[in-house]
Amino acid sequence: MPRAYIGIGSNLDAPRRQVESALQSLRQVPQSTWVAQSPLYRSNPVGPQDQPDYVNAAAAIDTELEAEALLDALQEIENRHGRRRDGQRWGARTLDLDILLYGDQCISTERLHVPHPEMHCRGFVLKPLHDIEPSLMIPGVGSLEDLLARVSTTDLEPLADAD
Ligand code: A4P
Ligand code: MG
Repeated sequence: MPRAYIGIGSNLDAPRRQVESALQSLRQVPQSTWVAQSPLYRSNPVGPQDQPDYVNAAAAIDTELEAEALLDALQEIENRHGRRRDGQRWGARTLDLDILLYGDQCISTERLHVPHPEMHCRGFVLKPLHDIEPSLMIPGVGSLEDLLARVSTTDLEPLADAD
C-alpha cells in the first residue's frame, strides 16, 4: 500500500479546532490505515498578507485508494469543514488538505499534481513532514533534509498540547 503524506492548513473559524477535527477525519479515510501525525504549528500566511495566521500540520496514512480517489476523500472532508472554493488563490480557508506525497509517485493530471508543486519552498509543509519522517525523499526534487535546510522556519511556533 502506498504511504500518502497529507498537508493540513486552516486560518478561519477556529483554525486549531479545524485541524484537530481534520486529523480525526483522516483516521477514518476508507481503505486506509492511520500511520502518524505531526505536531501542530502556528505559521505566518504565505500569499496575501491581509489574512489571519494559519495552523498547519501533516499526517501520514497507508492507503489502497488510488490517488484521485484519495483526493475525492480529502475534498469531502474539506467540504464537511465548511470549505468554500470561491476565494482568491492562496487566500483564507477553513480547511485545506493537500496530497503532498503519494508513495514515490510523480503524478500530473488535470486534477492532481504530486509531489505538491509548492511544497519544497514552504517551511510550514516541510517542518511537519520532517517531524513525521526525517529521511523522506521527495520524488524528482531531493531529500527532505536538504530542502528543509534551505527554507525559513522562524515563523513556525509549535502549539502546546493544551492551550
Ligand atoms: N490539486 C492539484 N494537486 C493537488 C494536490 N497534490 N493536493 C488540485 C490537493 N489538491 C491538488 O485546490 C485546487 C485544486 O488543486 C483542487 O481542486 C485539486 O484538483 P484547492 O484546495 O481548492 O485550492 P487552493 O488550496 O486555494 O489552491 P492551492 O494553489 O493548492 O493553494 P495552496 O498551495 O494549498 O496554498 N500559508 C500558510 N502559512 N499555511 C498554509 O497552509 N496555504 C495556502 C494555500 C496559502 N498560504 C498558506 C497556506
Ligand atoms: Mg489545496
